[in-house]
Amino acid sequence: MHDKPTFLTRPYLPPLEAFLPYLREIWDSRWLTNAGPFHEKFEEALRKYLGVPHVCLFANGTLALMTALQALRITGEVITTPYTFVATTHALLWNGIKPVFVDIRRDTCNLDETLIESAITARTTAILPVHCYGNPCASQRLQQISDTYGLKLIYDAAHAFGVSVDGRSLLEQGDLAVLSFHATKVFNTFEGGAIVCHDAKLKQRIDYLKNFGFADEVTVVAPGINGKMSEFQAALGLLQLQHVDLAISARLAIDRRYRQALANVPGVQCLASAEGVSPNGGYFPLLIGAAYPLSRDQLYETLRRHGIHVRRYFYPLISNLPMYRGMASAGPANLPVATRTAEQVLCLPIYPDLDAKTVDRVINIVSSPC
Ligand code: T4K
Repeated sequence: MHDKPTFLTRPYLPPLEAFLPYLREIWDSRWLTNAGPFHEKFEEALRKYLGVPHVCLFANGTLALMTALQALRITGEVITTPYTFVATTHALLWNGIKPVFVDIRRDTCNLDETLIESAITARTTAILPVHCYGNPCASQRLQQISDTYGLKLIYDAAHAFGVSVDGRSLLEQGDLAVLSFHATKVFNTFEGGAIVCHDAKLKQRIDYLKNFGFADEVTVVAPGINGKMSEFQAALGLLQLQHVDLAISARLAIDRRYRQALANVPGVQCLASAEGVSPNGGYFPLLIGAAYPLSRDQLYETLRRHGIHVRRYFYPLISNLPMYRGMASAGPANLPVATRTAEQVLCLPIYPDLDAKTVDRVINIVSSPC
């Protein structure tokens, strides 16, 4: 038995001493939130780092998702994936929008682009795909479909910080892309999030919406919400940006170690990155098949007994949750790949300061579990 468990992730933090001058500045200025100086600096630094036209910072990714849907005035039905974190679909319900679930592809765990057209109805207004585990969606095809049917395309890019395809950021795709900077993500500000958009007018609307709809002291232009990022989060974000490249390379080294060691374990499948993709090492999902001596849940329990707290992202499938399962698109017959994947997936620990000894211990348990 091990006294200190190893969790799925351990948030990256810079040395505390490096953050103290930022804190002192906040304390001295007494400017704590509402587009303060750190907010403005971080927004600009992030825009440059990500290589995108506009960034709107948020208190968390869920508020950013909810606001993205408001910003584009999405209504009716939205086509989305059941294989994601609950926030994706909850953001639709909170806006009074009906999610229509479409099955996923086995290789990326993302929306299957070949099934989308048959799910479009007269009430469909948008597609909300997720770059699951940072795996890029079939974006070209998704854009074609959106253009053909006049639909908006909003990416949940919560897992895709720093991911590029052929040198271009994934966040350039679609009408909007939404990021999460939650503690468990590749890049964190404790809690936090952002919307990436392509034009200044839309940025302005999003900025109004995240500040209750205020355009100035006396003008409220929309029923907005409080989605603002605080100065504490923004200052931390500014500092974290200096470390994120190193944090990603440390994650990718662990990714390679797992991938190499587990490549030939019967019944274990590691998801591969497509050619041209520069990944971020955010997650390390395994699919546990019939040839493996244990079921996925038995392996989960075995690892836990060894002090390794892995997670079944994304199980249960969202379409099986009580608030969704009555919907026509939620039936398992409509979602065979997602259903099977949710039953087989297990995400292994991966984070920048996960030591090689622990990685090897995880590898040994997965390779010979009995
Ligand atoms: N869209 C997608 C596709 C998402 O994955 C998410 C969030 C969102 C939207 C929404 O973005 P945010 O509103 O969250 O910004 C976690 C996170 O809370 C959630 O942010 C994340 N996705 C989801 C995939 O995972 P839980 O409930 O599974 O996390 P929890 O608390 O069990 O933590 C996981 C592991 O991390 C633990 O085993 C221990 C470790 N941990 C966690 C925290 C919070 C730490 O070491 N330190 C910490 O501070 O949801």
